[in-house]
Amino acid sequence: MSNEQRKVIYSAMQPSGVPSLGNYIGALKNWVNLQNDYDCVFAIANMHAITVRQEPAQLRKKTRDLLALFLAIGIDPEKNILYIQSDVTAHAQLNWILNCYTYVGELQRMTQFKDKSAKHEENINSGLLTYPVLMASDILLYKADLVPVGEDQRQHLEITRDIAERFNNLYGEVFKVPEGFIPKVGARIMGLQNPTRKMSKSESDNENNVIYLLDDLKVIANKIKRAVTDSDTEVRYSEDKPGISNLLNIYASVTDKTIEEAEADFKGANYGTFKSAVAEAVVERIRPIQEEFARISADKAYVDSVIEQGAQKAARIANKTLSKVKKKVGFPDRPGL
Ligand code: ATP
Ligand code: LTN
Repeated sequence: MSNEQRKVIYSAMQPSGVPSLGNYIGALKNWVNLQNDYDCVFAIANMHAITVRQEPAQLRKKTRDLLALFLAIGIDPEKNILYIQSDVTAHAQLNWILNCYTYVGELQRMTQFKDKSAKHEENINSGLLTYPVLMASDILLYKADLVPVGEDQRQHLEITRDIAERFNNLYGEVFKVPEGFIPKVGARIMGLQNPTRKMSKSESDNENNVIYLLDDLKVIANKIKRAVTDSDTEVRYSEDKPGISNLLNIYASVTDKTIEEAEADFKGANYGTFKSAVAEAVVERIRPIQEEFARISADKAYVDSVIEQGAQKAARIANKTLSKVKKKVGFPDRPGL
Protein backbone atom coordinates (compact mmCIF):
# COMPACT_ATOMS: atom_id res chain seq x y z
CA MET A 1 0.00 0.00 0.00
CA SER A 2 1.38 3.44 -0.81
CA ASN A 3 1.63 5.92 2.02
CA GLU A 4 -1.13 8.14 0.63
CA GLN A 5 -3.67 5.34 0.82
CA ARG A 6 -2.83 4.12 4.27
CA LYS A 7 -5.48 4.58 6.90
CA VAL A 8 -4.59 6.05 10.27
CA ILE A 9 -4.98 4.05 13.47
CA TYR A 10 -4.99 5.74 16.87
CA SER A 11 -5.14 4.18 20.29
CA ALA A 12 -3.91 4.82 23.80
CA MET A 13 -3.59 3.21 27.19
CA GLN A 14 -3.50 4.74 30.64
CA PRO A 15 -0.36 4.18 32.75
CA SER A 16 -2.62 3.44 35.70
CA GLY A 17 -0.86 0.17 36.52
CA VAL A 18 0.97 -2.71 34.90
CA PRO A 19 -1.18 -3.75 31.91
CA SER A 20 -3.40 -6.74 32.50
CA LEU A 21 -3.92 -9.75 30.29
CA GLY A 22 -7.22 -8.04 29.36
CA ASN A 23 -5.33 -4.99 28.07
CA TYR A 24 -3.01 -7.26 26.13
CA ILE A 25 -5.73 -9.35 24.52
CA GLY A 26 -8.27 -6.56 24.00
CA ALA A 27 -5.80 -3.96 22.76
CA LEU A 28 -2.00 -4.37 22.68
CA LYS A 29 -1.85 -7.69 20.82
CA ASN A 30 -4.00 -6.25 18.05
CA TRP A 31 -1.95 -3.08 17.78
CA VAL A 32 1.11 -5.12 16.87
CA ASN A 33 -0.77 -6.82 14.04
CA LEU A 34 -2.01 -3.54 12.63
CA GLN A 35 1.33 -1.79 12.28
CA ASN A 36 2.19 -3.26 8.89
CA ASP A 37 -0.96 -2.12 7.16
CA TYR A 38 -1.75 1.21 8.78
CA ASP A 39 -0.08 4.41 9.93
CA CYS A 40 -0.36 3.87 13.64
CA VAL A 41 -0.21 6.37 16.48
CA PHE A 42 -0.09 4.94 20.00
CA ALA A 43 -0.11 7.03 23.15
CA ILE A 44 0.44 6.64 26.84
CA ALA A 45 -2.61 8.43 28.22
CA ASN A 46 -1.04 9.90 31.36
CA MET A 47 -3.41 12.89 31.30
CA HIS A 48 -6.34 10.49 31.52
CA ALA A 49 -4.62 8.63 34.34
CA ILE A 50 -4.72 11.61 36.74
CA THR A 51 -8.53 11.54 36.80
CA VAL A 52 -7.78 9.07 39.59
CA ARG A 53 -5.17 10.02 42.22
CA GLN A 54 -1.67 8.86 41.32
CA GLU A 55 1.55 9.05 43.27
CA PRO A 56 3.80 11.32 41.10
CA ALA A 57 7.02 9.26 41.19
CA GLN A 58 5.02 6.11 40.56
CA LEU A 59 3.15 7.70 37.67
CA ARG A 60 6.44 8.75 36.07
CA LYS A 61 7.79 5.20 36.39
CA LYS A 62 4.60 3.54 35.16
CA THR A 63 4.59 5.84 32.14
CA ARG A 64 8.11 4.82 31.09
CA ASP A 65 7.44 1.18 31.89
CA LEU A 66 4.32 1.17 29.75
CA LEU A 67 6.25 2.65 26.85
CA ALA A 68 8.98 0.01 27.28
CA LEU A 69 6.28 -2.64 27.36
CA PHE A 70 4.79 -1.37 24.08
CA LEU A 71 8.26 -1.80 22.58
CA ALA A 72 8.68 -5.24 24.17
CA ILE A 73 5.42 -6.42 22.67
CA GLY A 74 6.75 -5.54 19.25
CA ILE A 75 5.51 -2.07 18.42
CA ASP A 76 8.14 -0.57 16.16
CA PRO A 77 8.83 3.12 16.90
CA GLU A 78 10.30 3.64 13.43
CA LYS A 79 7.13 2.51 11.68
CA ASN A 80 4.69 4.05 14.17
CA ILE A 81 4.35 7.08 16.38
CA LEU A 82 4.69 6.16 20.01
CA TYR A 83 4.45 9.04 22.47
CA ILE A 84 3.42 10.33 25.88
CA GLN A 85 0.18 12.33 25.82
CA SER A 86 1.32 15.12 28.18
CA ASP A 87 4.33 15.82 25.90
CA VAL A 88 1.97 17.19 23.24
CA THR A 89 0.24 20.33 24.50
CA ALA A 90 -2.30 20.28 21.66
CA HIS A 91 -4.29 17.65 23.55
CA ALA A 92 -5.09 19.98 26.43
CA GLN A 93 -5.85 22.83 24.05
CA LEU A 94 -8.24 20.91 21.84
CA ASN A 95 -9.75 19.40 24.96
CA TRP A 96 -10.80 22.84 26.15
CA ILE A 97 -12.31 23.76 22.83
CA LEU A 98 -14.24 20.49 22.51
CA ASN A 99 -15.52 20.81 26.09
CA CYS A 100 -17.49 23.76 24.77
CA TYR A 101 -19.14 21.50 22.18
CA THR A 102 -20.06 18.68 24.54
CA TYR A 103 -23.11 18.57 26.79
CA VAL A 104 -22.91 17.74 30.47
CA GLY A 105 -25.95 15.48 30.06
CA GLU A 106 -24.25 13.25 27.50
CA LEU A 107 -21.14 12.94 29.69
CA GLN A 108 -23.19 12.04 32.75
CA ARG A 109 -24.68 9.12 30.84
CA MET A 110 -21.30 7.44 30.28
CA THR A 111 -21.05 4.03 31.99
CA GLN A 112 -17.36 4.49 32.84
CA PHE A 113 -18.12 7.81 34.56
CA LYS A 114 -20.84 6.17 36.63
CA ASP A 115 -18.58 3.21 37.52
CA LYS A 116 -15.56 5.33 38.42
CA SER A 117 -17.66 7.82 40.41
CA ALA A 118 -19.00 4.94 42.47
CA LYS A 119 -15.49 3.53 42.95
CA HIS A 120 -13.86 6.88 43.84
CA GLU A 121 -16.64 8.57 45.77
CA GLU A 122 -14.16 10.81 47.58
CA ASN A 123 -12.83 12.26 44.33
CA ILE A 124 -15.48 12.77 41.66
CA ASN A 125 -13.49 15.48 39.90
CA SER A 126 -14.61 17.18 36.70
CA GLY A 127 -11.79 15.41 34.77
CA LEU A 128 -13.58 12.15 35.43
CA LEU A 129 -16.67 13.62 33.79
CA THR A 130 -14.87 15.18 30.81
CA TYR A 131 -12.57 12.18 30.30
CA PRO A 132 -14.30 11.24 27.00
CA VAL A 133 -13.73 14.76 25.63
CA LEU A 134 -9.97 14.39 26.16
CA MET A 135 -10.19 11.00 24.48
CA ALA A 136 -12.05 12.58 21.55
CA SER A 137 -9.33 15.24 21.35
CA ASP A 138 -6.64 12.53 21.18
CA ILE A 139 -8.34 10.73 18.34
CA LEU A 140 -9.42 13.77 16.34
CA LEU A 141 -6.02 15.51 16.46
CA TYR A 142 -4.51 12.67 14.43
CA LYS A 143 -7.42 12.33 11.97
CA ALA A 144 -7.72 8.67 12.86
CA ASP A 145 -9.81 6.41 10.64
CA LEU A 146 -9.86 3.50 13.06
CA VAL A 147 -9.54 3.18 16.82
CA PRO A 148 -8.67 -0.32 18.09
CA VAL A 149 -9.97 -0.72 21.64
CA GLY A 150 -11.74 -3.23 23.85
CA GLU A 151 -15.50 -3.39 24.24
CA ASP A 152 -15.56 -1.08 27.31
CA GLN A 153 -14.52 1.89 25.15
CA ARG A 154 -17.34 1.59 22.61
CA GLN A 155 -19.43 4.29 24.27
CA HIS A 156 -16.49 6.69 24.31
CA LEU A 157 -16.00 6.17 20.60
CA GLU A 158 -19.62 6.95 19.97
CA ILE A 159 -19.39 10.24 21.81
CA THR A 160 -16.19 11.03 19.89
CA ARG A 161 -18.09 10.57 16.66
CA ASP A 162 -20.95 12.74 17.93
CA ILE A 163 -18.57 15.55 18.93
CA ALA A 164 -16.74 15.38 15.58
CA GLU A 165 -19.99 15.46 13.61
CA ARG A 166 -21.37 18.31 15.70
CA PHE A 167 -18.24 20.37 15.09
CA ASN A 168 -18.16 19.53 11.38
CA ASN A 169 -21.81 20.52 11.00
CA LEU A 170 -20.97 23.95 12.36
CA TYR A 171 -17.63 24.58 10.66
CA GLY A 172 -17.26 22.24 7.66
CA GLU A 173 -15.21 19.06 7.33
CA VAL A 174 -12.57 19.73 9.99
CA PHE A 175 -12.47 16.33 11.66
CA LYS A 176 -12.33 12.83 10.33
CA VAL A 177 -15.17 10.87 11.95
CA PRO A 178 -13.46 7.70 13.27
CA GLU A 179 -14.69 4.12 13.42
CA GLY A 180 -14.14 1.72 16.27
CA PHE A 181 -12.14 -1.43 15.68
CA ILE A 182 -13.15 -3.95 18.31
CA PRO A 183 -11.81 -7.53 18.10
CA LYS A 184 -14.23 -10.44 17.59
CA VAL A 185 -12.56 -12.60 20.25
CA GLY A 186 -11.17 -11.18 23.47
CA ALA A 187 -12.71 -7.70 23.45
CA ARG A 188 -13.82 -8.22 27.03
CA ILE A 189 -11.68 -10.41 29.25
CA MET A 190 -13.28 -10.90 32.64
CA GLY A 191 -11.80 -11.19 36.11
CA LEU A 192 -10.58 -14.68 37.05
CA GLN A 193 -12.28 -14.62 40.44
CA ASN A 194 -15.27 -12.58 39.33
CA PRO A 195 -15.97 -13.47 35.69
CA THR A 196 -19.00 -11.20 35.54
CA ARG A 197 -16.84 -8.04 35.73
CA LYS A 198 -14.07 -7.01 33.36
CA MET A 199 -10.45 -7.65 34.29
CA SER A 200 -9.03 -4.21 35.12
CA LYS A 201 -5.43 -3.22 35.74
CA SER A 202 -6.28 -0.70 38.45
CA GLU A 203 -8.21 -3.26 40.46
CA SER A 204 -6.70 -3.70 43.91
CA ASP A 205 -9.29 -5.65 45.91
CA ASN A 206 -8.27 -9.13 44.80
CA GLU A 207 -4.85 -9.83 43.27
CA ASN A 208 -5.97 -13.23 41.99
CA ASN A 209 -8.63 -11.63 39.82
CA VAL A 210 -6.13 -9.99 37.47
CA ILE A 211 -3.12 -11.26 35.54
CA TYR A 212 -0.53 -8.54 35.15
CA LEU A 213 1.84 -8.86 32.19
CA LEU A 214 4.82 -8.46 34.50
CA ASP A 215 3.68 -10.97 37.14
CA ASP A 216 6.08 -13.80 37.87
CA LEU A 217 5.29 -16.61 35.40
CA LYS A 218 4.60 -19.07 38.22
CA VAL A 219 2.16 -16.63 39.77
CA ILE A 220 0.39 -16.29 36.43
CA ALA A 221 -0.01 -20.07 36.13
CA ASN A 222 -1.32 -20.30 39.69
CA LYS A 223 -3.84 -17.51 39.20
CA ILE A 224 -5.26 -19.37 36.20
CA LYS A 225 -5.36 -22.67 38.05
CA ARG A 226 -7.30 -20.96 40.85
CA ALA A 227 -9.78 -19.27 38.50
CA VAL A 228 -13.46 -19.65 39.36
CA THR A 229 -15.32 -22.17 37.18
CA ASP A 230 -18.63 -23.93 37.85
CA SER A 231 -19.99 -27.24 39.13
CA ASP A 232 -20.53 -28.64 35.64
CA THR A 233 -17.65 -30.61 34.02
CA GLU A 234 -17.86 -29.69 30.38
CA VAL A 235 -15.43 -27.23 28.72
CA ARG A 236 -17.98 -25.35 26.66
CA TYR A 237 -18.55 -21.70 25.71
CA SER A 238 -21.87 -20.57 27.11
CA GLU A 239 -23.42 -17.52 28.74
CA ASP A 240 -24.30 -19.53 31.84
CA LYS A 241 -20.66 -20.60 32.21
CA PRO A 242 -18.86 -17.25 32.61
CA GLY A 243 -15.69 -18.66 34.20
CA ILE A 244 -15.08 -21.38 31.61
CA SER A 245 -16.10 -19.09 28.74
CA ASN A 246 -13.61 -16.48 29.93
CA LEU A 247 -10.80 -19.05 30.05
CA LEU A 248 -11.77 -20.26 26.56
CA ASN A 249 -11.62 -16.67 25.37
CA ILE A 250 -8.18 -16.24 26.91
CA TYR A 251 -6.92 -19.51 25.45
CA ALA A 252 -8.30 -18.74 21.97
CA SER A 253 -6.77 -15.26 22.04
CA VAL A 254 -3.26 -16.25 23.11
CA THR A 255 -3.11 -19.18 20.68
CA ASP A 256 -4.75 -17.20 17.85
CA LYS A 257 -7.56 -19.75 17.52
CA THR A 258 -11.31 -19.34 17.18
CA ILE A 259 -13.60 -20.23 20.11
CA GLU A 260 -14.77 -23.33 18.20
CA GLU A 261 -11.17 -24.51 17.73
CA ALA A 262 -10.48 -23.87 21.40
CA GLU A 263 -13.53 -25.89 22.44
CA ALA A 264 -12.47 -28.72 20.14
CA ASP A 265 -9.03 -28.83 21.79
CA PHE A 266 -10.71 -29.69 25.12
CA LYS A 267 -13.48 -32.05 24.09
CA GLY A 268 -13.81 -34.56 26.92
CA ALA A 269 -11.05 -32.91 29.01
CA ASN A 270 -11.65 -32.17 32.69
CA TYR A 271 -11.31 -28.70 34.21
CA GLY A 272 -7.89 -29.45 35.71
CA THR A 273 -6.38 -30.43 32.36
CA PHE A 274 -8.07 -27.47 30.70
CA LYS A 275 -6.78 -24.94 33.21
CA SER A 276 -3.23 -26.32 33.00
CA ALA A 277 -3.31 -25.96 29.22
CA VAL A 278 -4.64 -22.39 29.44
CA ALA A 279 -1.94 -21.55 32.00
CA GLU A 280 0.79 -22.94 29.77
CA ALA A 281 -0.48 -21.12 26.68
CA VAL A 282 -0.62 -17.80 28.56
CA VAL A 283 2.81 -18.27 30.14
CA GLU A 284 4.42 -19.11 26.79
CA ARG A 285 2.88 -16.03 25.23
CA ILE A 286 4.03 -13.73 28.03
CA ARG A 287 7.55 -15.17 28.57
CA PRO A 288 9.22 -13.53 25.53
CA ILE A 289 7.47 -10.23 26.31
CA GLN A 290 8.94 -10.19 29.80
CA GLU A 291 12.41 -11.00 28.48
CA GLU A 292 12.23 -8.17 25.96
CA PHE A 293 10.84 -5.81 28.59
CA ALA A 294 13.82 -6.47 30.87
CA ARG A 295 16.27 -5.87 28.03
CA ILE A 296 14.61 -2.70 26.71
CA SER A 297 13.88 -1.02 30.02
CA ALA A 298 17.54 -1.41 31.04
CA ASP A 299 18.50 0.69 28.01
CA LYS A 300 17.57 4.09 29.39
CA ALA A 301 19.09 6.08 26.52
CA TYR A 302 17.11 4.12 23.95
CA VAL A 303 13.81 4.60 25.79
CA ASP A 304 14.57 8.33 26.15
CA SER A 305 15.23 8.64 22.44
CA VAL A 306 11.95 6.91 21.54
CA ILE A 307 10.06 9.26 23.88
CA GLU A 308 11.73 12.35 22.42
CA GLN A 309 11.23 11.37 18.79
CA GLY A 310 7.68 10.26 19.39
CA ALA A 311 6.75 13.57 20.98
CA GLN A 312 8.15 15.50 18.05
CA LYS A 313 6.45 13.41 15.40
CA ALA A 314 3.13 13.51 17.26
CA ALA A 315 3.26 17.26 17.94
CA ARG A 316 3.80 18.03 14.26
CA ILE A 317 0.55 16.31 13.28
CA ALA A 318 -1.45 17.44 16.31
CA ASN A 319 -0.48 21.11 15.96
CA LYS A 320 -1.60 21.17 12.34
CA THR A 321 -5.10 20.01 13.28
CA LEU A 322 -5.22 22.31 16.31
CA SER A 323 -4.29 25.30 14.20
CA LYS A 324 -7.14 24.57 11.77
CA VAL A 325 -9.61 24.23 14.66
CA LYS A 326 -8.45 27.50 16.23
CA LYS A 327 -9.04 29.32 12.95
CA LYS A 328 -12.52 27.82 12.66
CA VAL A 329 -13.65 28.89 16.11
CA GLY A 330 -12.30 32.41 15.62
CA PHE A 331 -9.05 32.48 17.60
CA PRO A 332 -6.25 34.71 16.23
CA ASP A 333 -4.17 32.98 13.60
CA ARG A 334 -0.75 33.14 15.23
CA PRO A 335 1.85 30.44 15.41
CA GLY A 336 2.68 29.40 18.99
CA LEU A 337 4.76 31.99 20.86
P1 ATP B 1 -8.22 1.12 34.48
O1 ATP B 1 -8.37 -0.11 35.29
O2 ATP B 1 -7.12 2.02 34.94
O3 ATP B 1 -9.49 1.85 34.24
P2 ATP B 1 -8.12 -0.56 32.21
O4 ATP B 1 -7.42 -1.79 32.60
O5 ATP B 1 -9.60 -0.61 32.03
O6 ATP B 1 -7.71 0.65 33.10
P3 ATP B 1 -7.33 1.14 29.99
O7 ATP B 1 -6.00 1.76 30.04
O8 ATP B 1 -8.47 2.01 30.34
O9 ATP B 1 -7.41 -0.18 30.85
O10 ATP B 1 -7.57 0.49 28.59
C1 ATP B 1 -6.60 0.17 27.64
C2 ATP B 1 -7.18 -0.71 26.56
O11 ATP B 1 -7.42 -2.03 27.07
C3 ATP B 1 -8.53 -0.24 26.01
O12 ATP B 1 -8.54 -0.46 24.60
C4 ATP B 1 -9.53 -1.12 26.68
O13 ATP B 1 -10.70 -1.28 25.92
C5 ATP B 1 -8.74 -2.43 26.77
N1 ATP B 1 -9.21 -3.25 27.87
C6 ATP B 1 -9.21 -2.92 29.19
N2 ATP B 1 -9.68 -3.92 29.94
C7 ATP B 1 -9.98 -4.93 29.08
C8 ATP B 1 -10.52 -6.25 29.25
N3 ATP B 1 -10.81 -6.71 30.44
N4 ATP B 1 -10.70 -7.01 28.14
C9 ATP B 1 -10.39 -6.55 26.91
N5 ATP B 1 -9.89 -5.31 26.69
C10 ATP B 1 -9.68 -4.51 27.74
N1 LTN C 1 -9.85 5.77 27.61
C1 LTN C 1 -9.03 4.78 26.98
C2 LTN C 1 -7.61 5.15 26.85
C3 LTN C 1 -7.53 6.18 25.82
C4 LTN C 1 -7.79 5.99 24.43
C5 LTN C 1 -7.62 7.27 23.84
C6 LTN C 1 -8.13 4.90 23.67
C7 LTN C 1 -7.25 7.49 26.00
N2 LTN C 1 -7.27 8.15 24.81
C8 LTN C 1 -7.80 7.44 22.47
C9 LTN C 1 -8.31 5.09 22.30
C10 LTN C 1 -8.15 6.34 21.73
C11 LTN C 1 -9.16 3.51 27.72
O1 LTN C 1 -8.85 2.53 27.14
N3 LTN C 1 -9.59 3.52 28.93
